[in-house]
Amino acid sequence: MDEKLQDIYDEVLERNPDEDVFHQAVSEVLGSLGPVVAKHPQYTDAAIIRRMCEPERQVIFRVPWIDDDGRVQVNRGFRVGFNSALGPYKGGLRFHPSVYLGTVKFLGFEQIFKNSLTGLPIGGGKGGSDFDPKGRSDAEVMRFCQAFMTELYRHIGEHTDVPAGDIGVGQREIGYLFGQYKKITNRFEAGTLTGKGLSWGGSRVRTEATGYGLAFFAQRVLEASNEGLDGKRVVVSGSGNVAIHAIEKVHQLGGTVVGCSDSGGYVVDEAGIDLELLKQVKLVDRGRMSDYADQRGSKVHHSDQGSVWEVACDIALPCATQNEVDADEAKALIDNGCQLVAEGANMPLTPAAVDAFAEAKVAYAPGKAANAGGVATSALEMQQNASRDTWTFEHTEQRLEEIMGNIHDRCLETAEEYGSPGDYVAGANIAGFIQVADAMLAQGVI
Ligand code: NDP
Ligand code: 2IT
Repeated sequence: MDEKLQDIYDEVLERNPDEDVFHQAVSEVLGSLGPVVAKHPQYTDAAIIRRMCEPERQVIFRVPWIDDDGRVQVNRGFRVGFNSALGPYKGGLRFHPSVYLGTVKFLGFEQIFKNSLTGLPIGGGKGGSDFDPKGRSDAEVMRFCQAFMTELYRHIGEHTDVPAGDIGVGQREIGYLFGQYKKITNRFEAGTLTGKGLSWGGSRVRTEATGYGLAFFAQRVLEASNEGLDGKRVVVSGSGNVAIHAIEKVHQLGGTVVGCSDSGGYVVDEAGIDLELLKQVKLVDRGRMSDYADQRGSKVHHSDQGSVWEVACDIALPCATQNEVDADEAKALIDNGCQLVAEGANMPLTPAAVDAFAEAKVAYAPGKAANAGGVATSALEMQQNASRDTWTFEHTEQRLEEIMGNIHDRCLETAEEYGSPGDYVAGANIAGFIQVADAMLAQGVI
């Protein structure tokens, strides 16, 4: 790493102790910025990168709620507004027991560059809680969401900060959050949250957008070497919102997804994942991949040992969580002939896995580019809310596909310009960075 960037990174380590995933996200971006600081000393002079590594604001709050047995539960809530140079803070909420400040900061930091890449007017932020929705009744999830919003409402708004979903937060949770926001503020302010239901301000394609966008991005990467998803064998990790809709679009584009997973194990389904059954098990019944295997019959193998990355594939789409692919799993994928890894999840590869794929010359599309379709469509939802309009599915999907194509091309053009042709990581980090940096320069020291 360039010496000036190393100093900034050392300062980040010192000022943010015990936040490993945040350190990892910063290191990954700074690792690409050497040629940028060499060419543009104004960014260093104005301490742009140092400022970018420090969130504009961080809110941590108590979330007390009452479970179905009448017991008081206490969780911790977070919202980090990382950067508002391009627009209101924008990013999801994650409800998962592993969530701590470091998780929210890593995700918020990634979101700055991802949102910039979309070309839409959104800044970067993220939030969440260590609440575990697994095994909780609908009524418990509702009471938790209401308690969470009872504090969060004062920090958000369509021109300030616009949350959405992430792990453990889908349309059900957004509904309960929006309801409480509306009740407390006495305003139907649709543009304050995205991922809403269609009849109350949601956008068509938002539910599908991250997974569809990922498949569109993978298709563009393959087209750059005169190939496509048609006929490809694909493995996806996870079986949530992103995974399900990635599988759907891969199948529409002619590929076959032969494996997917959840935290309890993975299935191998050589005939191709049965999407209708998967949606029933995961979205309606809120069941496990083992339930999918039971219902699919004897052809399908479920394993709770090892990982889905042992399944041979041409294309790997990690769509579960951070650091889910380590060096051994990368090696298994490489040995089995994988030619492309495109990230639906945020930071699913460990740094050692990233290095392994680079060394093996496996094409690699980082999440901040490849999974930007979700937040991009959130911004389209904000546009529809602001104009009190609703768009058709076809029009919205077409916008999504164009945006993913533009991100793809911008990554390649920027990588070329800064001396790393074909490197999507360099392209995404540099293109995302420069747009935010220029806006920060223009807006002065604030
Ligand atoms: P969901 O909650 O809908 O699904 C998450 C899936 O990942 C589930 O199958 C879950 O399994 C699995 N998973 C989550 N955490 C772990 C873990 N610690 N270990 C093993 N498996 C795990 O979330 P999303 O599909 O919305 O999000 C998936 C990823 O995509 C995340 O990294 C998120 O940040 C990223 N992302 C999401 C976007 C969106 O629009 N929703 C946009 C861009 C990125 P189980 O149910 O067993 O926990
Ligand atoms: O990681 C992400 O980009 C998201 N979870 C979506 C954020 C959003 O505001 O739609």
